[in-house]
Amino acid sequence: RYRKTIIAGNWKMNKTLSETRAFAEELKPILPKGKWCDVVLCVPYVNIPAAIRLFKDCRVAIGAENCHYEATGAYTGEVSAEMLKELGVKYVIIGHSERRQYYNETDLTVNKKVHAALEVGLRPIVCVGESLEQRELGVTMELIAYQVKCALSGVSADKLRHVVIAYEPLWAIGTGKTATAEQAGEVCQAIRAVIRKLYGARVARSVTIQYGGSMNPKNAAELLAQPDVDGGLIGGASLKPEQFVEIINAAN
Ligand code: 3PY
Repeated sequence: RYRKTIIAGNWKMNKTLSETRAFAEELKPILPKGKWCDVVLCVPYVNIPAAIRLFKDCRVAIGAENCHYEATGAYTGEVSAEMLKELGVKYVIIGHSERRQYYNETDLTVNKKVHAALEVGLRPIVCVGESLEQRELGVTMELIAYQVKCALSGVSADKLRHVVIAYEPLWAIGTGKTATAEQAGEVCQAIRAVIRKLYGARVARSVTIQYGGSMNPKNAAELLAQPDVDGGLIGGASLKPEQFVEIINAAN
């Protein structure tokens, strides 16, 4: 294996501070000790300081679900990559389809945010994915290639080692529908081919590419068995300690 498997939870807008504490209390005793895969929890901004404290002495790294692309300035309500870094955050989700859909995230802002994250030493988890209409039109591979190229524009080969790509087909997000393992594997393989073209084979082999979109304890093992699927970005199942642990076990 040339790259690490990463199992990352995406809590979205779920869990208050007290619910975060309760989750940590339940998860820590049942968290498998094996170290092969990295484990990340991306939580709402306000829960980050508590989550960092609660998971300090275990293998769970904390991530944010978004950041701003500027370092500082007049952007009311926004949070910079450096603010996250100073708290001890290690990862940040960039360009989740919900942000592209509801908050005007574009391929250009995704690229700027990737640079902002890398600049301060955060690992971006860059989300790409096609809609059902795009899949049916037969343009999935072209669209994914375009999104990946836009996101990585200007990123050096050296910095690319810190980037994680998450393939999340929009039709599988929060719908309970999952891509088949073959569909997921095929697109993740195509993403690696795009990176190979841009950066060469050695770099492409080292990049972690996750599948996301209704990954759960039932389908995780099959998805993770695909040679180019190096982990998962997990929505609903990451809110339940025992389900999240089952997925970690499928990757360990
Ligand atoms: C999902 O599993 O629905 C996700 O969007 C994970 O990011």
